[in-house]
Formats: sequence, C-alpha cells, structure tokens
Amino acid sequence: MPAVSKPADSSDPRLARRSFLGMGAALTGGLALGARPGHAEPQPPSPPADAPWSQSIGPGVVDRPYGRPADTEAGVIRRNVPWLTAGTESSISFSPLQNLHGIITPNGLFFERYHAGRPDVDPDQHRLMIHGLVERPLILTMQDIVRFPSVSRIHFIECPANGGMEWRAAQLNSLQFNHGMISCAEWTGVRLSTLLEEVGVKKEAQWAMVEGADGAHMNRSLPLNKCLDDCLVVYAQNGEALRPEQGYPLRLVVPGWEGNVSIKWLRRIKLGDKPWHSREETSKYTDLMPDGTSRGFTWLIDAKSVITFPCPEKPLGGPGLYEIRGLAWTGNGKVKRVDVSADGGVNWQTARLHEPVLSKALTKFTLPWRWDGTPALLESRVIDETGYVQPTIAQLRKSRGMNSVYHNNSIQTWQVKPDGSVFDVQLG
Ligand SMILES: Nc1nc2c(c(=O)[nH]1)N[C@H]1C(S)=C(S)[C@@H](COP(=O)(O)O)O[C@H]1N2
Ligand SMILES: [Mo]
Repeated sequence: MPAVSKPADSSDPRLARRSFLGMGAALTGGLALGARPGHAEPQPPSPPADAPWSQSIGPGVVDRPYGRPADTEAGVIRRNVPWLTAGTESSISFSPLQNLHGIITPNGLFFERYHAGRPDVDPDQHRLMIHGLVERPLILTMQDIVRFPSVSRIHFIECPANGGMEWRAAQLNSLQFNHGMISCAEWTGVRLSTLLEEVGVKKEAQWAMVEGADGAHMNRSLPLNKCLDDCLVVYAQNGEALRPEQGYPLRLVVPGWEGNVSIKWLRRIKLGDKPWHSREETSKYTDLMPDGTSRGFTWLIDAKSVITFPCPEKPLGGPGLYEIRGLAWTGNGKVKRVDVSADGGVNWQTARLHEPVLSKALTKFTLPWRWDGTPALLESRVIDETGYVQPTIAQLRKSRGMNSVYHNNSIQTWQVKPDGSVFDVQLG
C-alpha cells in the first residue's frame, strides 16, 4: 500500500512524512504489534514525466458504447477451479474478492453457479406462471411484471458450498477460491408477496415450488412464510437488466438464505401444502453429521467474515502502516460487530464498520495495522445482531464432524510471513 508512506504524486519528502505520521496518530488503540515510530522510508518517487497520454487527444465519447475496465485491469476476472467439476456447464466461478473495494459486486464479476450452463432466454417469450393452491392462476409476461410496484434492495447471494473445500484441511491458498462464491448487488424487481396477493393464496398453501427455465429446470421448495416475508422477483441488478449469468430476464432473490434457492431464469411458482422432493433437496444441500444423520432444511446463511486485504493474492510490501480490510455478512439480519486478531485469536480488536450496514448484505470493515515484519496470524470474527458469533473451524468440526461440504462459515486464518507473503492456514 505505497500510498500511505509515499504519495505517488509528491516529490517532497516532508509531505510524505507528514501524511505518514498523520495516519499513525489515528492509530491510537489500533493493533500494536511491536509498533515502531517509523522505519527506513523508501526514496520519494520522482515527479511524473509528461506521459504519452498527456500529449495527445484520446478517443471521443461512445468510442466504447458499453464501457469496460481499463486494459491494465484485465486480470480482475472470475475464475474457476478446473478439477472441481467434470465440465464448466455444471460448475462454479469465483468472484475476485481480492480486487473489489466495496460492498457491491460489479455485474461482470458476480460469481456464477450453473447446473446446466447459462441459457440464452428470449425475454419476449419468457413467462412466469404462478399456480397451484391459488385463487387466480396467472401467466405473466416480462412487460406485466415490470408494471408492478417495484423495490430496490441490496442483498448478498452466497452459495452454501463457499469454503466447502476447506472442511478437512486448508487446501487452496487463495481468497478468491476459498471465499469467492459470494457476491452482493442492488436488486430491483417486485416483492413476491405482491405477486402472491395478485393470484390470491389459498388457506391450505404452506409451500412454494420455484423453478427455473434452464436445462436443469432447477427447482427448490420454499416455505410460504419466507416467500411472503422478503423474497423478491427481480429483473435488474446494479441498475441494469440482470446479466444472463444471474438469470436474465428474471430471477428470485431469497435474502439471507443459501444461494441455491435464489432460482435464476425463474419461470414457475407453484403453491402447495407440503415441500416438493427434488434431487437437489433430498441429497445435495444437506450436511452429513458424525452420527450418520443429515442436517436438512439448512437454508439460513450463518454469520461469516473474511479479511480481503492482506490475503494470499495481495501480500504485504514490507513493514509499516496498513489497513486491514474485509467483508462480513449474515443471513440473520445486520452485522453488529467485527473483531480482528493478528495473533491467531488470542487478542481481538474491534474493527470499524463502514456505512451502509444493511440487512442481509455485505458489510465492509477496516482496521489500521502497523506491521513490524514479524510473523502474524490474521483473523476476523463477526457477531451479528442476534448475538451469533462466527465459529472457528475447530468449533465447527466439533459440532458437525468432518463429512460436511456446505455451510462452512468458519473464521479464516491468514498467516503472514516475514517476507510479507500470506498463506491460508487452519489452527488446531
Ligand atoms: N435455474 C437455476 N437457478 C439457480 C441455479 C441453477 O443452476 N439454475 N444455481 C443456484 C445456485 S446453486 C446458486 S449458489 C445461485 C448462484 O447465483 P449466481 O450464479 O447469480 O451467483 O443460483 C441458484 N439458482
Ligand atoms: Mo450453490
């Protein structure tokens, strides 16, 4: 983080020093890991030369009618783990959390999860059918849906398999691959309760079967009370139409629950008096317990947090002042507090939460940290508004055993080595 100790645009060493000490003063009460008043400062950079781009006229407006990131940002992309799945059609890609700076995931970097690839849906032919235990079954066009009263809400979507590769041991030395099955967007659409009012829910209805228009016809059962509570049928994501990857032209967003139930390319909602039994539900998203039983109906995303800087992809560049940065979230509502440790969970310091702190959305936290170049074990621990405390991997294994894949919300430990490199480790 060179900007802290040497402003790139300054050739005055006193300026650099002033800003360095100014930041240091704000550190009172910060993690003092053998804090030193200063270290050998690098030479200030020379003033910028008049670069080629300052000596010519650039391309004009609409040179790129739909914008894109700078060419030098070409490495900021979703990635998959090729050995994880047989092909890419029923697979997952991971969001590059190491490159992201806020609580909103840019649309081109939102993680992807497909059971039968990404369909190309024609919005003019797409329909949403609502039937079953309703008074007035309906088949809605996209035009019909957009006419309903709309809401915009910021919510995360996390696949319950996020972190699933790490149940038995630390395996992937990466923030992106261990945590990148979460993204967060502002979703715009219609409350599902608004649509259900329109069709009239029959008294006996208790459950909804929600189904997608992809080749998998992926479907899940949802309790009716969740549908009426805060579920959204959305057509927009961060201000523009949904991306095909996220379910264009229409998807369900089930706030705070495992991503699997947020059905994409939503085409059907059928109300019934009991849950449907699909392959997804009976075999897949359950947790095998040590005694051989299965934990089912585990829709809720329990509170979780992760330090996104430093991380294996973003090591430290030498001793000095840094800002530890991270994200926290909970399916239970709002994040109440995030603590950060630099010694593997012995001592904790409360991090600053950045506004907005929204229900069932990513929350950004930071804490200034002066690194003295000695080994460190960085961890973050979130506490949500219900008082739930994020567990360690040891605590999680104690209660759930070693055979689980889903719902690993344990504390991530990053080991910082003296050369500044960062490694994914697990503490006994
Ligand atoms: N129709 C349909 N909906 C789907 C899926 C799918 O394969 N088909 N995958 C689900 C899973 S397992 C997850 S985690 C989320 C991922 O949403 P995203 O791809 O927008 O990140 O979508 C869910 N909705
Ligand atoms: Mo998922």
